[in-house]
Amino acid sequence: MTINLAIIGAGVMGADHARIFANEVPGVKLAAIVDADVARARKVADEYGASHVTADPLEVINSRAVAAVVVAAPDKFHSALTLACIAAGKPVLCEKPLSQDVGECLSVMSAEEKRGKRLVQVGFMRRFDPAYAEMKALLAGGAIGKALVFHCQHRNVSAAYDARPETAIANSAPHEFDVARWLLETEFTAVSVFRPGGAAAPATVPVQMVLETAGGALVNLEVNINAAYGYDVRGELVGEKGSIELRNPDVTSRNAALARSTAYPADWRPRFAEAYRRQNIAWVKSLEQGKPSHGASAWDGTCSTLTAEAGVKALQSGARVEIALPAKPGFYATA
Ligand code: ISE
Repeated sequence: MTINLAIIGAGVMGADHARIFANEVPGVKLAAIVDADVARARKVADEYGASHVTADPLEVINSRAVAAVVVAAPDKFHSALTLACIAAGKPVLCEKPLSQDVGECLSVMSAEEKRGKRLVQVGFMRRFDPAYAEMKALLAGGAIGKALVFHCQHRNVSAAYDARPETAIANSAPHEFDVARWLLETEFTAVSVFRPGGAAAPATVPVQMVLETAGGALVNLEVNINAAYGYDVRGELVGEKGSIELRNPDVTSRNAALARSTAYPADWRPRFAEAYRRQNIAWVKSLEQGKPSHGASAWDGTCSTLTAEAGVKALQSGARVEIALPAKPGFYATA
């Protein structure tokens, strides 16, 4: 069985998904690439063997020649495109965040529930990263006892969209929120946000967040989308008996000019290449089997957007903001 796939968005992530599905995922065929810039869609389609290009996402979402959809358009289009996929009864892998607006996330959840079938997976690919997966397995196996503090650092060379701290919280930090919820198997209850230099600091300085959880562990998160030196994601989980640190997937180190060094990638694609590959394979397998994969659901997407909204409020008010989640619908019980 071959699943015909459409990719909406031919920018950085749309093109990377096209490459992954064309080269690394069995059981799929790229049927269409969609982009407002049709020439850009054509370039990706030609490179990865998709037959059709268009600027109209609804044309492919509603096409009988398309069985499943990847949404890799800008954040502001995610929820509307996901809703259109649900209306058409098509499974959708939507890039994170599901939306930057909690109300939109809630309408995706209710549309999916009304449709009566789990169709949405949110592209929180870190759940498939070998390092985070091992961290979770070690924690579950009791290697460090009870988790106490999860230190996370998220550093980009420069802002991919805009440099504002609000964007760091709404666009970049959701990866950290999702992976921390998944790892610690708990929910956030409150968030405080700090910036070096306080409210008067320039837009480009890092955001430091402290998140409290229902389980008691703290998440201590630096998001620095203007770090200049490289794409660098770090994590250390401190428990009662020890700690577990993430390692970057370096395969070589260089010895030259009196120094030993490893390189940083310019963006997230090399660091998370294996995570994206595993995520996309798992998604296609789940489509073949007709059941949700162990990826993030619309509920998970909603929880991280709600946390981001609280984070933006904490940033702007300078106050600690409590996070109140709605009750988790039974529909997402197996997520
Ligand atoms: C980007 O959209 C991503 O998803 C990357 O993984 C993240 O590191 C980056 O900060 C985001 O802007």
